[in-house]
Amino acid sequence: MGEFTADESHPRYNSLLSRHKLEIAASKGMLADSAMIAHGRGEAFDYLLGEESSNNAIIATKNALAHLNAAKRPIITINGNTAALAGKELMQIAEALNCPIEINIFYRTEKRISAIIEHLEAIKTEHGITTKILGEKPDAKIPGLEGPRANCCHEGIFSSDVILVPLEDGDRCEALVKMGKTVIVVDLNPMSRSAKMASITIVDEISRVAKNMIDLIESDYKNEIDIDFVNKKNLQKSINIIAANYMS
Ligand code: PTJ
Repeated sequence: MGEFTADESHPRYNSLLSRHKLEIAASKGMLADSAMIAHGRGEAFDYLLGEESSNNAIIATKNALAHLNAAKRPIITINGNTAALAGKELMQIAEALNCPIEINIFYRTEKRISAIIEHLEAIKTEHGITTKILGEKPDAKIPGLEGPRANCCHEGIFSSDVILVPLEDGDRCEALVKMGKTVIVVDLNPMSRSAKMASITIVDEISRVAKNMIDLIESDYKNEIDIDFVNKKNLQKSINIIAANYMS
């Protein structure tokens, strides 16, 4: 694979860097075959959203973090794309919240699980992170789902009350909501089924969201749940941002 040579002054630097991270992850066997297609769809929406965290996304991020902080059993799940783009940052957030992370992939194969664990364990060692990684040996099932995507860990996803599931699939999101959990999704597409099903949708790019959460944790932000938060209105505001970008 080619070296990453783009200069930070390149107007599409972040986009090129993310693609490079995904190429490396693909070569390690971490990604689903359709990972690049999913990423491309995300990039298209990010372009429409202006490739920055909107105020609306920051409000949703703060609310999500307040829910995670107040949770009895919070959990952060990581799939192939997320591990490649924001694995380190999400484990740092889990460490700050004192919760485990669970590898939770849609296209489950033991080879991919091992590749993702190896990637995350290397990051843990390099950065002195102690977060527990679950997901290798699932011992529970998400009710109402068929096949390997229902697999999860009792200690993690199954028993959680607040769950951060970036880039989630609509059916699983719905099943998690039906289990009574507060489900926080990160999805650049405000019209996806997962975005509509979630309790809180952060319409933003996963690596930006993870960095914003770390900045919030390190600052003295007001850690208060927004009891007036309505996800439908939040999604509508993101759609308005896309429309306003088009008109400007
Ligand atoms: O690792 P696995 O097996 O769990 O598979 C992961 C993918 C992402 C391939 C799988 O979950 C999938 O196929 O996802 P979808 O149904 O294509 O949905 C992906 C959603 O994530 C789309 O709505 C994209 O807009 C959005 N998305 C893609 N990249 C990003 C993103 N949202 C935030 N940040 C991104 N970087």
